[in-house]
Amino acid sequence: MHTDLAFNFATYQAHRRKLVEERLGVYLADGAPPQLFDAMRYSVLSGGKRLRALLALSSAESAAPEGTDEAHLLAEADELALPCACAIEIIHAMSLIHDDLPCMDDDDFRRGKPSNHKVFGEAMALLAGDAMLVYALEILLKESSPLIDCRNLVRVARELCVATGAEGMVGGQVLDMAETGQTPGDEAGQLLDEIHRRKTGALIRFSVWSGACLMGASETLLGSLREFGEILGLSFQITDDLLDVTGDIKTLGKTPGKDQAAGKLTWVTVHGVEKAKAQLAVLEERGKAVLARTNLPGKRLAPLSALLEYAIHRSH
Ligand code: GRG
Repeated sequence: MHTDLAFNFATYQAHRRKLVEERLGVYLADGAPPQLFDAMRYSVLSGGKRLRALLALSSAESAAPEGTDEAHLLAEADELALPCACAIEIIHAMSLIHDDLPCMDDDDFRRGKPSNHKVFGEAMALLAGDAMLVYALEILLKESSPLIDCRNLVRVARELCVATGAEGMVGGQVLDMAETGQTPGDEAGQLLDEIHRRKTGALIRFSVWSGACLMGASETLLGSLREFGEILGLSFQITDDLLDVTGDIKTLGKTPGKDQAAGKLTWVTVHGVEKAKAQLAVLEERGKAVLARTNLPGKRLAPLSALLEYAIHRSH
């Protein structure tokens, strides 16, 4: 399947990003204590690709009913998924704050700006991250539309906890730290997959699944989206590992080459650049095949398909 020719990804991306940025601005407009909210706003409203939020929105759109007033149906789907999309971005931003701390990756730059702890100090960065973690769940539960079936909302909230905690991001970070600086053994490839599945894959998988779940999608579609999310998550991470080798600080907005220098397990250190590129080509085909098998109309799948391409072919 090729991305729908009538679909303009740049327009789609700009529009959905604006929706997300504006809504995040509303959710973080004020709050006390002000110094805590300053630190939270600094990281949440500092740009970023908003890939995960766009995945949640496009997932909801994929499950929208068909009808004559397309724009209206898609706007309704976006509205239902926006609090979740914002919650995901807030959790993602908090994970970046904690990841940059001296006790973790010790990075001074993020999204082209000094890291949160460089501006607000380590204690405040830690606390801002803590507050963001629970604020994200508060937003999901408080701001989601009453039109959403409560059972689906609870299911989404529970899966967000799973994707974030020991089974997901935090667990992945722990495995990553344990491996950093070790000489890769025979099991390196398997271990790397496990780290990626948890550390980056879990939240991306959740993003791709959550929007459709909030829309009350069938279990069959949800299963396909999980499979697609798995592929997209891995593609995203392999690309990230490649960019760490090929990117520069201006384009990436963070320090390149750090993974290699720190002796981290990455797709490039374990398999090499050429294998990583070949694997991306395989994953792109596979992801599109999974979407095609859903039998949804091409226009419903075009955003997800384009986001897979973007995750693979991006420059930062
Ligand atoms: C989640 C409670 C909790 C704690 C955090 C530090 C940590 C535990 C986990 C690390 C998770 C992490 C930072 C994974 C890296 C993911 C990654 C490749 C981030 C970059 O994502 P992009 O490129 O960033 O989407 P932008 O800036 O575009 O949003």
